[in-house]
Amino acid sequence: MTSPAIRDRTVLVTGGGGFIGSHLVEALAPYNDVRVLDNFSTGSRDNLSSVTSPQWTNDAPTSADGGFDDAGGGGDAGDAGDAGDARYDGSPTIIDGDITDPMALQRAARGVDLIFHQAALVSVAKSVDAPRRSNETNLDASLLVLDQARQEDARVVLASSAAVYGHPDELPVSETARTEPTSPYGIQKLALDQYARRYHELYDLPTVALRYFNAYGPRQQGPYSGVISTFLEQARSDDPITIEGDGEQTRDFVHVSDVVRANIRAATTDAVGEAYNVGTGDRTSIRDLAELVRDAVGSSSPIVHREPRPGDIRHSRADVSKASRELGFETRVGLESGIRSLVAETGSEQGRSTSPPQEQGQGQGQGQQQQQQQQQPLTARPERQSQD
Ligand code: UD2
Repeated sequence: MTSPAIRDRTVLVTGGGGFIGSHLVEALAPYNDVRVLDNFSTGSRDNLSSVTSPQWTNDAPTSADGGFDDAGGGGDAGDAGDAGDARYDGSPTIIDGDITDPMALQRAARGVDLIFHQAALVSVAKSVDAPRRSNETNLDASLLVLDQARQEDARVVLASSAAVYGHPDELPVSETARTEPTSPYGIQKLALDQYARRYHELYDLPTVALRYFNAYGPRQQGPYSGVISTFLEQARSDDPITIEGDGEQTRDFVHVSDVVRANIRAATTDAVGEAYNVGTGDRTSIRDLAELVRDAVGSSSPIVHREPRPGDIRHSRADVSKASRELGFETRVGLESGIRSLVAETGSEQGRSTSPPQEQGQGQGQGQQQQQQQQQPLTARPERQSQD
């Protein structure tokens, strides 16, 4: 077991009741004084009801990583601490409030060392319907968070998105690629991402923006929750699995435990004032995904096609070299293993489990993709390299 990378800190997770935020809380709460600010509009208190398997997320930084606490107390690769060190009861302090409310934020952030800003209205469709409303939550509130962090002299790790790129000119898409968001949501995330970097430059605030690709895992639910959770639900009920368009579009699916690990790296790196892609460097077509999910469930669902989604991005795949180089971040969970564990974990009750997905010993970025496919053949058809 490795030592926790972040320990004995006062940490605020905005949106801590949500899909990614609650996994982050789970990783941090045994070792830190964790606060959650959430209005529970899409997240839930159930997501925070028990700490399950923190050991696979808040682990020590690699040698490429500067370490968050150089004044002692924080975990370093050589620290003796392990999960047996947990000195906190694993329960975060919950502040039930809206991220757009400056008073609630002020209360939640008082005295914190570190803020993980995960709160957002994640529905791209809703941002199209109500751009100003989503702007308030996704951008105005992010500025409140950045200003509050300045007051507290706290580091901030912010959830950005692959949506900042819009339709990429080439794949894999690197952080220096053209940013041309196609939705208000993407515009808001791009502005957040740029504010984060400028706050570092202008005010010397340690910030890191993480551009998530297609995250998936337990507790991802609801109408805008993502294709994997939708397919899983359809396969479980033996309903038709609905592919939008021809299914040849591709995505870079990254397991939530890897997203959490990227956040931990971002919180401990010296390379602040930057944005990093958080993906695997691999891509999977939606058609292959449908088969993968159906096989994992053992379902007899037919796979059907319906109209393509207007404005859908055709292909998306992260260039992960910057995160690997600067953060020492490599993903550990392959898609097949991630889906199988998701099927097992959510079989009875959404997201409650003590069995994390099987991790690969190696990262599974572009360089390792071929090797990984030889070691762990996918049930679904191999990817078509010509699609890039
Ligand atoms: C993801 C993010 C979004 C934004 C965007 C950036 C999620 C849930 N959304 O949107 O927040 O960051 O990336 O580019 O991660 N599909 C089907 N059938 C279904 C549902 C979806 O075929 O029932 C297709 C859909 O048309 C698309 C793909 O699956 O081609 C992925 O859809 P998604 O909604 O999971 O995520 P995406 O990439 O649109």
